[in-house]
Amino acid sequence: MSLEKYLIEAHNNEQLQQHKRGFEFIAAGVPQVEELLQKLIDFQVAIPSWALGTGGTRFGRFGGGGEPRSLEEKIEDVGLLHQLNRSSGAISLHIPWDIPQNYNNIRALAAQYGLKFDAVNSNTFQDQPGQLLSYKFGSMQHMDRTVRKQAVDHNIEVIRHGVELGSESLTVWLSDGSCFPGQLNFRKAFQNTLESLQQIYSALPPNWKMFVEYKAYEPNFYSTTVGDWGQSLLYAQKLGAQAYTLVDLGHHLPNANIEQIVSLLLMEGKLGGFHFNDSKYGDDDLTVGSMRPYQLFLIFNELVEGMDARHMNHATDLGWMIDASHNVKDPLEDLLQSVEAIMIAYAQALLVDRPALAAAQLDNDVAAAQEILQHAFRTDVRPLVAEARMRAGGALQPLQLFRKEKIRQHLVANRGSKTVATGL
Ligand code: LRH
Ligand code: MN
Repeated sequence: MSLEKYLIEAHNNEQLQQHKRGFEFIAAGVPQVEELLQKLIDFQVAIPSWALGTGGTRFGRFGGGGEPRSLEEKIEDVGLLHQLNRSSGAISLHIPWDIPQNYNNIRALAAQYGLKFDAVNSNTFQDQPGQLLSYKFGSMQHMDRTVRKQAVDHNIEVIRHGVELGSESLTVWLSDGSCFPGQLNFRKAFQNTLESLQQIYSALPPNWKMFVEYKAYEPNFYSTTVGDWGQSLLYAQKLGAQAYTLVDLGHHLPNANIEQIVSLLLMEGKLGGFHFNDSKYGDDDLTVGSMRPYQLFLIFNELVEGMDARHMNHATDLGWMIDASHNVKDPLEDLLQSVEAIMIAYAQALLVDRPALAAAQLDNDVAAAQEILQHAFRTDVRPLVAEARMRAGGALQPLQLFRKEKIRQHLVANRGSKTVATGL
């Protein structure tokens, strides 16, 4: 389903007076406001193909209906999000949950919605029907070379799908690890995993990147073979220049200082990208900015500072992706809120008075440094994000328009109330 352009224009006209008041107020205090708006317009977040349906836990799943039944309908749903906020211009596929049946049709449909294909994700954390060898005791760490080869072959097949779609990066998340002391030889597990990743690395097209995603625990609960940023960095450094680390915000132990990790990975030139979400306890995959918006701001503060220090292009030099699961919210509403939270944190980070902060840090003026950061964090930048969205042809209030046009009801009417999307 796509949204008629006139409906977005009508919505914006209704909101325009109120929006203009808010925008002119904040724009008056923003130096180079046009540059900032252009940065927001250029910044695109990839939507995970596996998060367009209702998620669940081992305790239950409560479907909301109208979920996409095919990759084509997933692309339509991401296209709809992009029509509404003009900041969701890419989709990240997960194989085998989303194997394209006809590359030309899929590429054409995505292009129709102005969508690119971001990183493709492999899956050696589940046994697929008809799979010869089980990943119960891991995939690339596995003591059995034939299991490792099966995992390597799968990743090379995923790269092939990605090349056909115009993707330029592979995300490898390994659930490999152990649940009990003594179960695993950590050194052999690392070496087997590195050897397997090296075989995949050598199959990468020259312009591709490999993202090594780390995670502290789950589904293994004693050790994880790519368990933290240090281990991921070790793999990426040993693999080569096309290998990078991927930071999933929910994959850290409690109270980890993620913004410091981001700063150091950027410094090393080994930060590849993000899986944005939020969490209070574990890998909760909740709406971005719903639990710890200040941490999200501090992460973007380090990103802007670190990327500018390396003269990186904010919009294109890192992988900006969401990785979430929706247990109680409408998946599309949840994703609209997540993209909004990311754009707000980025806009606030762009407002930080960098010279003043550097001066305060030089003088060890701790209180002044906090004032400078929190002034940006406490600035309501929503009118800036909305103005950028409207200039890019989007809706001033995407979630409001999604509800006003009863889009979920239309999807349920078209697709049925019991449809279940592939994914988490
Ligand atoms: C693992 C993870 C990984 C995906 C999966 C869907 O927790 O974050 O990025 O493959 O979720
Ligand atoms: Mn992830």
